[in-house]
Amino acid sequence: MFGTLALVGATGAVGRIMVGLLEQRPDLARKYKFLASARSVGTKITFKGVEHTIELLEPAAFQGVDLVIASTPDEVAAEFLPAAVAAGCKVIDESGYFRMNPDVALVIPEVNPQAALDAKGIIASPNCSTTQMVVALKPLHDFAKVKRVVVSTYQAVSGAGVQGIDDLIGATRATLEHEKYEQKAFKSPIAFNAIPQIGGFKENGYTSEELKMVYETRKIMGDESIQVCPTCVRIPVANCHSETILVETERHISVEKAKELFSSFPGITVIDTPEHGGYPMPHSCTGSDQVFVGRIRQDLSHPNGLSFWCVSDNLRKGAATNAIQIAELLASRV
Ligand code: 2RA
Repeated sequence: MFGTLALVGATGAVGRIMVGLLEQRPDLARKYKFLASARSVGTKITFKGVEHTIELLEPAAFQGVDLVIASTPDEVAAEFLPAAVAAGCKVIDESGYFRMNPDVALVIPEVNPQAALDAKGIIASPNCSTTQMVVALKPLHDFAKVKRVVVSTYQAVSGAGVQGIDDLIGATRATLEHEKYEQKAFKSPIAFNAIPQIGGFKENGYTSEELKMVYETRKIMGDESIQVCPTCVRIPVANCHSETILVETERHISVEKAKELFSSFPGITVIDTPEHGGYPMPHSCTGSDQVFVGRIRQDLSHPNGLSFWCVSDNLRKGAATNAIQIAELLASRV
C-alpha cells in the first residue's frame, strides 16, 4: 500500500469515475489528496465518508506524495507531471502527452504489466480506442501473431468529455424541436449524424486519433511489425466505443479457437449468440470494466483473417479503470 495518493483532475468525466473506483476497491493508500487547477480549488469531495477539499495543482503539492494518478488535458500533464517525477512520485498519466515518449511506459495491465513494474518515470495509460482493441488482439497475437489489423471505430461522445455529452443532448433536442444549438465539442452536427474525424488531420490523411491506434498498439504489444489501418468515426452514442476489427494473423485461427482464446483472457467477455440478438452494444456495456467481443467470424477474403465486433466503456476500461488497475499493480509491489 502507498503512503499518500494524489488524484489530479478528480472533477472531470474520467476523474469522477476514478474517485468511484478508488472508493469501491481495496485501499491503495493510507492517505488521499485531490488536486486540480485553480477553477476547482476549494471544491469539496466526500471520499470514503470523509470530506476532502480540492487543493491547487502546483509542484509543491507533490511533496510527500508516493503515487500520482492524473487525468488532465495534455498541456496540464506536460506542465506539472515532470515536477511529480522530480519529487519522487510514481506517476500514472491518462493524457496523451507522454505516451509515445521512449522513456515512458505505455501500459495495459492485462497486456504488458512488466512495463509498469520496470518504469522509472511516468506510466501512461493508452487512448481509449487503442486500449479495447489491444486487449482483444493480445490473446490472438500470443496464439497466432497478429500481422495486420483493419479497424473502424464508432466512438461515443463521452470521449470528448462532459461537453461532448452536453452537445449530443442539446443538439438532438434542438434538431427535434427545429431550434438552433451551438455545439462546443464538435465542429460538425453530432445529432443524427456520423463524423469521420476525431482529432486533427495529419499529412498522410489520417487523424491524430487514428495514428494513436497505429503507434500505441505497436508500443504496448512490443512489436513494431504490426500493421494497423484505422478509421475513427464519432457517432451519436453517449458512452462506450464500438469497433469492427479485421485481423490477419500468421497462423489460421478458427472461430471456435478465437472464442476460447478471448474467453480465457482476463478482462474480455464474449457475447456471441447473434441469432438471438446476443452481441455487445454500447447500451448494455456501459458501466462495465470489461472489453466485450462478439460477431466473431472468419474473414471471407483471407484464410488467416478473423473479423469481430468489440465494445467497451471508454471512460472506464478505456481510461479510469485502466489507470486504477496500473495503480493496483504498483501497489501490489510496494
Ligand atoms: C475520443 N479517444 O474518443 C478520444 C478520447 N481520448 O475522443
